[in-house]
Amino acid sequence: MNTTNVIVTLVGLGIIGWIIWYFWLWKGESVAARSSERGVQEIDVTVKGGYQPSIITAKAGQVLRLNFTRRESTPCGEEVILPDFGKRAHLPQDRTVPVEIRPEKPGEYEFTCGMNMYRGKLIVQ
Ligand SMILES: [Cu+2]
Repeated sequence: MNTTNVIVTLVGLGIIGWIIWYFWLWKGESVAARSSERGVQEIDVTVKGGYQPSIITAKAGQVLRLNFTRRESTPCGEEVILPDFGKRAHLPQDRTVPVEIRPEKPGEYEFTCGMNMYRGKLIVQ
């Protein structure tokens, strides 16, 4: 193996390592919902190329209000679906749409856009 081969191999291994880390190992940052009024927890979620934050932690047995604001014109995030809670909301651009759920059981719940491309996770503790 000459130097070029070694470099190409190392770069290749580096890319593979990064892919494994990024797609399988990295869990991202989670943001906790804040308590607002009595017994209501609340979180603002921006929809732009995905959900920000995409991982939300909340407490079980309390109403959780997710304030979705879609900040992009692409129609991908136009609809948000919380299948475990039977909720679906239309998100007009630049308008905040509150979606209220009441997670009773601790666990992990996904929410997605209408095409299942944007994904977010709700961790109920
Ligand atoms: Cu979509």
